[in-house]
Amino acid sequence: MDVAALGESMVTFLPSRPGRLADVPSFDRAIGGAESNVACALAAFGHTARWVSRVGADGFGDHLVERIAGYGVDVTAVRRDPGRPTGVYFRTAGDRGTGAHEVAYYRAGSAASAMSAGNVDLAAARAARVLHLTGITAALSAQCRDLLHEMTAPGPGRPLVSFDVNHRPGLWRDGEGTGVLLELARRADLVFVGEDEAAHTWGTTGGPAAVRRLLPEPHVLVVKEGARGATAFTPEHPDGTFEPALHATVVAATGAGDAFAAGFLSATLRGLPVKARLRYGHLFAAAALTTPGDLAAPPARDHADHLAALDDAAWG
Ligand code: KDG
Repeated sequence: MDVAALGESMVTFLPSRPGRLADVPSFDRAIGGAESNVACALAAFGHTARWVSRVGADGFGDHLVERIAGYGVDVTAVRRDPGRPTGVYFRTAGDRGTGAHEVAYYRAGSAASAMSAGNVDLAAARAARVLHLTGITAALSAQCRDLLHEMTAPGPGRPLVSFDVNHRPGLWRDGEGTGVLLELARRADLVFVGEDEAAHTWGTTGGPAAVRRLLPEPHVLVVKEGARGATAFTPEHPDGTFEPALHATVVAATGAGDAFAAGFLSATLRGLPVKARLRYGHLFAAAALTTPGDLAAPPARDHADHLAALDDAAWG
C-alpha cells in the first residue's frame, strides 16, 4: 500500500447558487474530507491508497464509503458506529474576489469524532509507505487528538508520516490549536502548511524561511504561498526550492491544499526530485481550484507527466 489516510470525511452540501447561507435555496450533495480527498486523488492517479476512519451506520456513511471506494481507494478499514451519525457540512460559494465562504458543520458527536486508538484499525493505518494525517482530526475531540499523538509517536514500524496542518479556526476553542498543531507538525516527517496559515497560527513573519526556523524537525517542509507558488525545504536543499504555481481561474479553493499534498506525495512515492514534487502538487491543485467541489480528479497521468517536464519558461 502506498498511502493510508486517516481522518473524518463528510457528506458535503454545495450551494446551487452564490449568496449567503441564509439565502441559498438548495444544495447539491458531494463528499469532502481532507484526508480522503488525498487518498482519492492518489488512487485516481494510479497509486494504492487506503482510507481509515469511522462513519455512522447510516445512508450518509454508505454514500461516503461507496463514493470513496469508487475512486479505487481501499475502504476495508472503515468502521461503522451504530450509535453516532456521519458528519455533514454545508458551504456557500466563495466570494469571487477573496474566495471567502461560509461553512456550517454538523459534525460534533459524529462517528469520526469518537475515533480513538481502541476503535480504529491502527494496523491498517500503519501498513503503508506513507501515513497521511491532518490537523483537522486533532480539532475533533480529545480522543482524536490522542489518536494523532499515538500515530505520530516515534518507534519501530512507523511509516513516513505526512501532516497537513489544516488549521480550521472554527473547529478549535480560541487559540487552542496553536500548540497542538505545532507539536504534531514537529513529529511528522513531511509537513504541508500555508504561509498565511503559519502566520495566523504561530505568528511567523518573514516568509517560508521563518516557518522553517520554527519547524526545523520535519525532513521535508512545504510552505505554500497561495497563487504565487510553494517552497520545499529538504536536507538536500536546506535553503528551500521555490516553484511557481500555475495560473488558474479559481472556481472554488476548498480542497486545493489536499490536491497539492496528493500531487507532492505522488511524486515523492515515485522518487522524483523536489522540483518535480512541487510541480505535481501545483498540477493537482490547479485541477481542484477549477472544480466546485472539495474533491477533484487529478489530471491524467500522461498529461501530468508531460506538463511537469516542460521547461522553466513554460512554468514561470
Ligand atoms: O481541505 C478540504 C476539506 O477541508 C474539506 O473537504 C472538508 O475535511 C473537511 C473539513 O474538515 O473542513
